[in-house]
Amino acid sequence: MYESNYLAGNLRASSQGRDQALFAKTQDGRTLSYGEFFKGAETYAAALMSKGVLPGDRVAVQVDKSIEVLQLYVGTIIAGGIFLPLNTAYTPAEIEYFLGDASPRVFVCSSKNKEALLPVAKKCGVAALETMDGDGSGSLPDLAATQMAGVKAVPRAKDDLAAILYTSGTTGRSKGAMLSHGNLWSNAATLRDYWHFTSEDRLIHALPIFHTHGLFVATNVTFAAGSALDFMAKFDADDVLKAMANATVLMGVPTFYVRLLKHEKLDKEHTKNMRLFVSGSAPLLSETHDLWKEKTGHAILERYGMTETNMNTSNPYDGERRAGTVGFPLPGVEVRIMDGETELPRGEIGSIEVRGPNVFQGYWQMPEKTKEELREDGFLITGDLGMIDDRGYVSIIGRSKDLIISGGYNVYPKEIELMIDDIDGVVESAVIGLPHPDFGEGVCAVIVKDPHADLSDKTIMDAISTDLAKYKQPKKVFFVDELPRNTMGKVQKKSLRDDYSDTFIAT
Ligand code: MCA
Ligand code: AMP
Repeated sequence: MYESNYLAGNLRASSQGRDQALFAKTQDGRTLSYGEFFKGAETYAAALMSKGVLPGDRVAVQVDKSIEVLQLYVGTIIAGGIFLPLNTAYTPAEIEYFLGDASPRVFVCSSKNKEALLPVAKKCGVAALETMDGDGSGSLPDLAATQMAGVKAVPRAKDDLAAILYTSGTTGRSKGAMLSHGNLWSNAATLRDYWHFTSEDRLIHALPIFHTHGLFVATNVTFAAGSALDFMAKFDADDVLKAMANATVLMGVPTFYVRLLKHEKLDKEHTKNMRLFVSGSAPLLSETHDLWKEKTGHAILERYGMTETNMNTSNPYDGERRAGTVGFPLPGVEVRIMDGETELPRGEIGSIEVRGPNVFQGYWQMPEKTKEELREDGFLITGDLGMIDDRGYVSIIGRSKDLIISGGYNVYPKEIELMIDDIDGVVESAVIGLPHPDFGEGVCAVIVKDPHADLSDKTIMDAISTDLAKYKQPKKVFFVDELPRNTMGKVQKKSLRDDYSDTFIAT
């Protein structure tokens, strides 16, 4: 029934004939078998089709985490649509950009946000606005409940688009990364094998499902292996620790591990059923890696990915997991270190480029941006700086892109600087990431104001907070007389980061 749809067919294959097997257990004790999951997904596909979704139509979704959202994701794929998940922290002003850019056929939001988002959806010409809430209720679930399961999947090939995920740009404008059926499936199958996932596994799923990590890495790998999920609404150290008694794998951002390490009950006894701890999305400090090993006996497996590529490299399952490195290129993925047009030898630091079946199809309606970052030979310029050591381990040393990663969420300084510079009385600003004990990096704004302007950190925050997602908002604002510049006139962010490096970390 799914065979002609490349991704849906593959996601379903591992559980075919195992419809009674557990797919997910939610925190309120609800269990869902694979058979139930896919039946539900089919009703979502039928509901979307009844709303006019045709192959290639975008289905934009900004809703709280629930199993039904995963059914909507798979339902969109079955219907031949393109799934477009959006961070729940985005404000209506941010949503307007995404809806305007992607022109989805259907937009699904939480019922609490419907009033604020209805005019936005109308303005952007969205044909249908539906609701869906964290408890599985809403107009779309209601519509799905009236549909028959068993819908035949719409034929889609390997190169057809399955998802668009927005990733912010250095110019301040977000870019929609177009991921094909083949991109998503190839990575899921590779990671299943590389990380030894089987139907015996049970993954603690505490990540959000609007980004690559929680949506594709965690979920698609689970489908690919026919494993089960311990599905949590959000990360909570207590809940995650308790779940370890019956689970086998945890995937998390470094903040998960930092917070778990603070939990007095974390020890070898609590983690003895677990076989794998994976970390990614942001650098894991060696100190965190070492402390985890000491307390639990497990070496965290760090891997490296991007929205545009899913996962590129991983520390080995068997073999040494080296702290401070992101391991080896995954099977089928090539990694090279470049200085402009020249490939550098091992041991030298340069720009990381990747190529493989995981690399995206380009940015939605931005051919010039795509050309800047995706070379003709298929290598993607990642914007990360790194090196490959003599044993082949890749390390990320820094970034050539001006990016802050806070608790695993990417924040592009330019977007915030543009907003701050727009405030009356601000001459200029620089937004930087400073070492933060919980989030890895904390967002800070350094501002030059007109000497006569009556500005305080409160007036700055009041001016930007309505339109800017909470995690992007500066946690600290500094006023200075001038920004440090080099001889070319470029703001020296490194010097600012050095000046304020102790802001969040007591010395
Ligand atoms: C919440 N806040 C944050 C963040 N999260 N501020 C900065 N950075 C954040 N990440 C704000 C809250 O609004 C709140 O503000 C205050 O900080 C404290 O919130 P708290 O309750 O402690 O936060 P939380 O709800 O527990 O969330 C922290 C979290 C969460 C669990 C680390 O941010 C998270 O789940 N991060 C994972 C992100 C992720 O999945 N990234 C993958 C991207 P106030 O107190 O003022 O209200 S995919 C990717 O990067 C690539 C492809 C890859 O390689 O994986
Ligand atoms: P995004 O595309 O928004 O998901 O973010 C991708 C970026 O996250 C990469 O380009 C890296 O800068 C960063 N990243 C992901 N995994 C790691 C990791 N293990 N260590 C360091 N940086 C990472």
